[in-house]
Parts: sequence; structure tokens; C-alpha cells
Amino acid sequence: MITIHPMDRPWLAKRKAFDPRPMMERMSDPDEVRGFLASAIQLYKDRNEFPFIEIGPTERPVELIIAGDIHGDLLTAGKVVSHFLKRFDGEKGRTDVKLLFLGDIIDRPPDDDPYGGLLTLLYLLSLKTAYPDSVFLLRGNHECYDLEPFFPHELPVEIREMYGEENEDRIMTMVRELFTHLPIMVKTKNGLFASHAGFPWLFKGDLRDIKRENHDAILQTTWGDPFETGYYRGMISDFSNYDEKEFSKFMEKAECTVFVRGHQSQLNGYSIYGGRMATIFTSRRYERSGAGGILIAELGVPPVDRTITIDEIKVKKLSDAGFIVYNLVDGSMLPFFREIGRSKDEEE
Ligand SMILES: [Mn+2]
Repeated sequence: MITIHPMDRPWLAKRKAFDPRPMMERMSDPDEVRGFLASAIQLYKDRNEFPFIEIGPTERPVELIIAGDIHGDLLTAGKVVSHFLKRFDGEKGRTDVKLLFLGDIIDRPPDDDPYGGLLTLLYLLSLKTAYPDSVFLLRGNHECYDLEPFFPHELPVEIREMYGEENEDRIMTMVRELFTHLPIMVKTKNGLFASHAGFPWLFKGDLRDIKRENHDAILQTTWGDPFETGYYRGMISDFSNYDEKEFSKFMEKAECTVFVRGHQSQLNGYSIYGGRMATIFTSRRYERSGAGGILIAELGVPPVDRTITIDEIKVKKLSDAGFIVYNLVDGSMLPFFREIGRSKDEEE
């Protein structure tokens, strides 16, 4: 029997530098972890966010902050959250502020990171619990290990090291269930489409009708890469590549004009497909990948029905002075993306 424990707001350290120590202290107890995961699963069951989040039409303007792959970089996640909370409190009443993480929350933490994927996941779930209508976590391919195994997958190892072998399966079973409830896409009323990697280009029906059991649609969305980047992942399910024609067709169907994604660190900071697709990464492990930087994207969603262009997406780069404006690099002339910015630890 699990006791349900919602997380405390004080962990979020409003307006202050993020301090993970209180969370680590409480999460040293495996039963606390399971209790919290039970409350998070219940929250997602009640909210039904799968398959996509729709933002708009809205009564007041929305500022949407988007973070790419965070991959167990808890300290950077804390900086993104502080950036969000400052504006979330400051502009309450006039502008609504929402925060979106594009998935790949776990695994591949920075080499010098003392926290890792599990604590990053618990931290972001605590934020979701506190602000369920304002914070959204998408499912990335690292949250789909059951559907398509890959390497490295450090999460079970972290759990074993922290809580002992006897708790690994008990916690992982709950984490896996939680992942099946995460949404895989976001659409805004003014034409932004966002997901971890791709989109369900082989799904013929209404996007609303994608079921949690539709593994093909989930894998296309969480694993897909642009064919032109020459990056072939050799997956079991073989849903790894879409081309510009499939992209254009899907965007028309989704009634969207711009796509913001993560997933491919070698495309970090580049826009392609005629400026319609931008790739951002937020983990500091990938800071030197692609055009470089720890990036987030920001977008205003006005309460009117109109479509946006890539110029309206403000990309920002983390610096000592906080998040500063960054101009996306036009990647359309690059012959083969496999040749650019390939870091030595590049993986999924
Ligand atoms: Mn990924």
C-alpha cells in the first residue's frame, strides 16, 4: 500500500537560486519516491493530456517558454524554472506564462552532475504538481525505453544506486506507467507545433484519436529525424526519418506553421525546412553541439487566431547574465548535417 504525498512548493525556491538539497533529503526515502510517483500518476490520469496539449484560444496573451532536452541536468533545469517563476509571478493577471519541456528529461546527465535523471524528473514533476495548468512535460524517446530500447539508459542504474536493488523494479514500474500518460505534442492556436523529435506522419486520422496504445505514432513523434540530415538511427521499429514533403503535409493537417523540437544535438541552434523547423537543446552536456549553446525558446500566443513565422520565436541562450537573445542559424545550406558539430558523446 502506497501513501500518496504531493510535493511541497518550497522546493521550487521561488525567485531564489535553485537549491536541490531539501528535495534530495526527502527523496532519500524510497517510499517517499513511490508515494510521490503515485500522486503524479493520478494527476496525469485526471488531466488526460495525451496525445497533445492545445494552447489557445486564450482570454489573455500567453508567453510560452520552451526547454529542449534536459537529460538529467538538474542545475540547468533549476535555472529554467527560476526564469519561468520570475515571470509567472511578476506578470500574473495580465499575461499568462507557461513552461514546456520537450522530453528526454532523464539519462545522459552531464559528467560532473551530482544529481542525474531521477532527481530531475522528480523536480519537474513537483513543478507540474504545483502548476498543473502552466507546466507541461512531453514524452521523449528516453521516456519510451519499453517501446524501443536504446543505450545508454542510466535511470534504472541511478535508482539501484540510490535505493538498492530491492527497490529498482518497484520504482521503475511506476516511472514507466507515468511515462505512458505524458503527452507527445503541443499545438498553439497561432500555429506552433512542438514535440520531442518528429510527428505522427503515418497516422491518417484526427490527431485527437491517437491512443496511448498506438506505439507507432508515439515512436514517430518521439524519435523522428529529418531525412535530409542523413542521420539514421537504425531502430527496431524503423520510424526514424521523415522528409520535407511529409513535414509540409503534416503541418498543413495540424494547421501549424512552425515546429520547435529537440532530440538531435547536432542540429542544436539551427533552423531548417525554410525556417519552419527549429531544434533546441537545454542540457549543458550538449552545449557545444550543433551551432552551440544551452538554448530555450519563447513565443507569445496572442488571444487572436493568426499564424506565426519563425521570427516570432525568440531563442535565448544561457549566459552568466541569465538567458540572452540568440539568433538561430540558417541550416538550410548545410549539405549533410552529419558533418557538423558532431560531439564525441553524441547519442540519442
Ligand atoms: Mn531524444
